[in-house]
Amino acid sequence: MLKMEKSEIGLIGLAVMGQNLARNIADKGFQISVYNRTLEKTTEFIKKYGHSSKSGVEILGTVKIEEFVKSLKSPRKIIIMVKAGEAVDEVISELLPHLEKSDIIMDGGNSYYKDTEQRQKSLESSGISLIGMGISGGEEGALKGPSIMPGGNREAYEKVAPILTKIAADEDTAKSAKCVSYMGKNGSGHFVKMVHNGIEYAIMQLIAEIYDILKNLGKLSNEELAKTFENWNKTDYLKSFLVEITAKIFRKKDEKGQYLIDQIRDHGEQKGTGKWTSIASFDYGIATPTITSAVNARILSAFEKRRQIALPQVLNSQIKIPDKKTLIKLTQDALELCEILSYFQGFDLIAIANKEHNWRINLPEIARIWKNGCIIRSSLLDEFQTHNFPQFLFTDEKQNSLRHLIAIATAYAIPIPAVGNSLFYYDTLSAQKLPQNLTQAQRDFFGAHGYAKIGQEGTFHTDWQ
Ligand code: 2AM
Repeated sequence: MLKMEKSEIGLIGLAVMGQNLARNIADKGFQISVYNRTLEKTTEFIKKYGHSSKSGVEILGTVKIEEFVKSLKSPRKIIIMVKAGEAVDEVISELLPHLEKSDIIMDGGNSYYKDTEQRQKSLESSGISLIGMGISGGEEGALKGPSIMPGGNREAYEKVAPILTKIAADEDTAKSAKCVSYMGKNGSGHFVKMVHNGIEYAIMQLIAEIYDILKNLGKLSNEELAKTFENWNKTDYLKSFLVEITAKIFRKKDEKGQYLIDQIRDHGEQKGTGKWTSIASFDYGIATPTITSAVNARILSAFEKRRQIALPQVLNSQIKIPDKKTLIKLTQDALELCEILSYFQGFDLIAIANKEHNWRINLPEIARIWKNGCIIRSSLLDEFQTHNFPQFLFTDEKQNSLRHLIAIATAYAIPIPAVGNSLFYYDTLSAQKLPQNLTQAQRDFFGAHGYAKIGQEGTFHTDWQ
């Protein structure tokens, strides 16, 4: 490759995600320049992966940011893959003196959508576009094809679309469509990615609770757990990345032949996207109880010392634990329904924020681009492409399984906050009548807040004493 030829695109930030995304871009035949704050990382990266054997592209490693910017074709297209927060602002400030009107920056990290909107505003007068670009798929996705959620200026998106389309995951085996789509205006891309992660928290917690039940009540061995999840990964509605990797996790042994899963501390950690999703749900006045339960479950699991003080538990032994086969069926049905409710809560949150901000997001497009490449890819997303809520999957039999399972788990003190709250959410939304008439009366009693009356106009107040 002649080094004089300018690159189609540039990438800043050579941690693993950045490296893999740069390799993916080069593998697809695009000339790319890279830059990293610490030069050694660039040097090492170029030595190891500078040549794409798939396309023959030689990745251009640059030492200085000016050199990096100068190596790019105009309008310059720059992906930044640095830690969300201050690092993004620092990189943008470093870039700005060297950029020109019409250049395009894509922030591929998990930036908070309001930060993205702030940055877009402050760049407005310069004519430089910032695309908030959610990327999901982990390290492997970045290399082989992630799901990409870009939001911001549409014209700027159209200019980078040919590259993004090539590097995204195939939507289906026919390779006719790709897992990338323009989400909408402003911070919508990062908002959609945030909610994607919230749903990811929910599904991971649901799977964890089902594991707890099967292991501790059903007494399934790791081998049996692996087989169960493997079988589920062949079913119409549980076929998904998270179910697939769960089966593999149960099989994994260390060098001594011991199961790894049993050696891992039960202290859940988090980086914040689940928390942001829950906060957003409160801000927009939408309930996402399965997602919020998952955030709380990670928080509570960290209280390892407190959990050692065993509190007395009264167990209701009148509820019998079913045989393994029955329990597996109950958990399968329950997991299906709770996963549907998790996706629904996420879509509901996106829909309300979309309406409020006039982002013009096309919701079925989100279901489509989540079908492959990303962590929450699942056969269930086919249903969300065509249904707002796939009620037809809530058969009497599956609903009974979910109720029965919750009765069993609670009788034996297995904590199932995500499974339980999913059902409470469904039952609340299905209830003809809720007891908030009493809440309203209480509010009026102590605070004279007033209440509305059935079939009558206006607000009423009573002297309750
Ligand atoms: P580094 O290798 O110099 O640490 C993930 O942390 C990536 O973001 C790394 O490539 C890291 O560069 C980069 N990064 C973190 N903070 C940064 C900053 N303030 N400016 C530029 N790059 C930064």
